[in-house]
Amino acid sequence: MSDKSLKQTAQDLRNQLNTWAREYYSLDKPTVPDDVYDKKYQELVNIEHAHPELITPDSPTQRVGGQVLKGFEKINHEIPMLSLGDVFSKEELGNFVDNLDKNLDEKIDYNCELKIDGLAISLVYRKGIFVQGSTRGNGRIGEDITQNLRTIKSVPLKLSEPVDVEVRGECYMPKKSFVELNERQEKEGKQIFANARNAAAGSLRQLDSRITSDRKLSTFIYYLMEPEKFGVTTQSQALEKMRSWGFKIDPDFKVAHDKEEIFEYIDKYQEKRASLTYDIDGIVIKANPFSVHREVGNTVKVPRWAIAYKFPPDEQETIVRDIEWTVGRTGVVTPTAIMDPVQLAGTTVSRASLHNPDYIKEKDIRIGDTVKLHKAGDIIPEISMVVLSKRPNDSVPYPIPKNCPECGAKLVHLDDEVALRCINPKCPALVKESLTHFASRNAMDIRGLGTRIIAQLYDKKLVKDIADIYKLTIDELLQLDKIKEKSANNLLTAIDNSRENSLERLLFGLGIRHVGAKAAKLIAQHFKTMDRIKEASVEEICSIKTMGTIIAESIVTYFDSKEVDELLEELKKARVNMSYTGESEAEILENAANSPFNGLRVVLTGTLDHLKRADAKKWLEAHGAKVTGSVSSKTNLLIAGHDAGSKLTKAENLKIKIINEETFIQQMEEED
Ligand code: 1X8
Repeated sequence: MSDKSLKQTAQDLRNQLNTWAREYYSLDKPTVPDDVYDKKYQELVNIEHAHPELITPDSPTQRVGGQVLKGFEKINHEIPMLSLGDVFSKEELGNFVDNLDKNLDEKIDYNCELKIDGLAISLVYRKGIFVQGSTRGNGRIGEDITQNLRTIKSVPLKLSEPVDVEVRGECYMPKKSFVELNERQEKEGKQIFANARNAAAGSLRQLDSRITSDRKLSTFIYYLMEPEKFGVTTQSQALEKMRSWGFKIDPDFKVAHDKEEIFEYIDKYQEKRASLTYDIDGIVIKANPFSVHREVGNTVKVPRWAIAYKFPPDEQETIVRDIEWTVGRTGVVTPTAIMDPVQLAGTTVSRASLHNPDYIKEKDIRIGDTVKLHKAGDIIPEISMVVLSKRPNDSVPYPIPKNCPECGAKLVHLDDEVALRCINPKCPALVKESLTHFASRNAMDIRGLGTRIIAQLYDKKLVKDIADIYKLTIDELLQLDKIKEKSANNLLTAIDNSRENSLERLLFGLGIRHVGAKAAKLIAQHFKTMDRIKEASVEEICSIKTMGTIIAESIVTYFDSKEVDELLEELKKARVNMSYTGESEAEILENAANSPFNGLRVVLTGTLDHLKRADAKKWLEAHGAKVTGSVSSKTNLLIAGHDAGSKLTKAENLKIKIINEETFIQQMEEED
């Protein structure tokens, strides 16, 4: 191919991929299956790899994160990014509207929008190409975070029209991504974020944009600069215009004709707030015509044509009675506050994770303190602050334990971790957790071998390491409380069956730091036998796609140990399989035939937070389902992510079975 036509091919691929990405991420209307996208994407990667000079800033390949910055450049916001005035009651809001109406000659509409609890951002496009993105900063001077914003899939790299435009909006972390991020951070002994907003802020201000790209951020755009240039005269038109260019717009906006309709909107979303997939902290009410914005203008700090109605926070006061410390599988010792039970957002709460010692010190939480409790991401109970005015006179700072609550060994901080760890490999808590992990569903899947049985086996000294599981006899099992002959036999059969598991289950079950189920599978697939994994170097492991040095080094370190050698010998003696046997064709077919998904016509729609669409599709197909693009009377099942649109409505009308992503994941886990 000549250079000229290669250049054109690359441009065509970029345009096609950007259009598909816009349909998927901003409009929630995917038009092609993921594998079609992936194939074209790979074509573009290949061309750009051979001809780096053909890479352009709007190429979807430029979203993956780039070089590490030393700091952020400052950006001047020529038109300041204002904050909003706020009100806390309908009465105050009514006054704001009445006042504005009084100063105008004509009756106007108000556009009601959700107030997203994220970070304000500004995006600049030249001839439709994304050239600069920044934070709000102090409103006049922000920071250049272009590289980081590029990694966010809902930020279009190229608009559908070659316009010069600046838009503003909010960058946020969906609730589920936030909960998952904190779980990961806690496991890895890293910083915990108090709420999704802080997590989004921490993710956006990363100097290494590869970290941002891992953090699953999203955006809603709500502000168009110089709307008159684009022939729109109202805020609601501006939102539609920005949507047509490819921006992600919160679909829940509504034009209200009077105060009553504004109040109805508030009530509706106060109710829906908990079920939204992202945090909102109120409602923004804006005069809809831009002529009014020009007429009334801004004060120094806030516009006169818009106001925020803030929801009352869902918060309760209670008293901390104790702090409990538990040792996890990786030795991390985690504190939990035990409090007087209170009702909070629909459930009774008496425990909240305090994550790590620094967290306790920072918030200065003490026994006997009255604290304010809320739910982070509307799910996880969390102490927001201590009510100092109610602190008892004789209170003392909480003493962080120096020794493991289970085995008494000295606790340590590894490297720069905030987490406290027990590094005694024989710590009973740690051993019991490791045994439980070994038997768990994604690992060796030994049904019936749960926390309680393991605790008994360990305490009665019947099992001290995982190899001992395979030496258990029926007589030993019958010594345990509440175990009858039938369940003892079932357990022995389950243990016996687990010997045949494919290598990845064993590899994951060993509980090597940083090696999750997915990494274990990739590694097992690549090396095929435990002996080869044992001999693998960091470089060899890193040669596997998506595998990084952290995982590779952790594996090499793990296997470089006499104890591990001995353990593997014991397992071999116990006839535990050490080879990769997964994914043989026969097995896939057998799985498929047994699956409740076998023979179903399934449609996937909406935004999935946890699964990649291509993976979901592959999984369904491997389990015998046919995945189609559109809903018809022949469809048996609709899997709906959030923000699902017309397909969901159609499926509802046709009375087709609908499940959400969580239910689907549960069913996947039950199958696998
Ligand atoms: C802040 C926010 C606005 C909107 C949504 N979320 C926010 N956090 C909106 O207009 N839909 S406007 C705004 C501001 O002007 N500071």
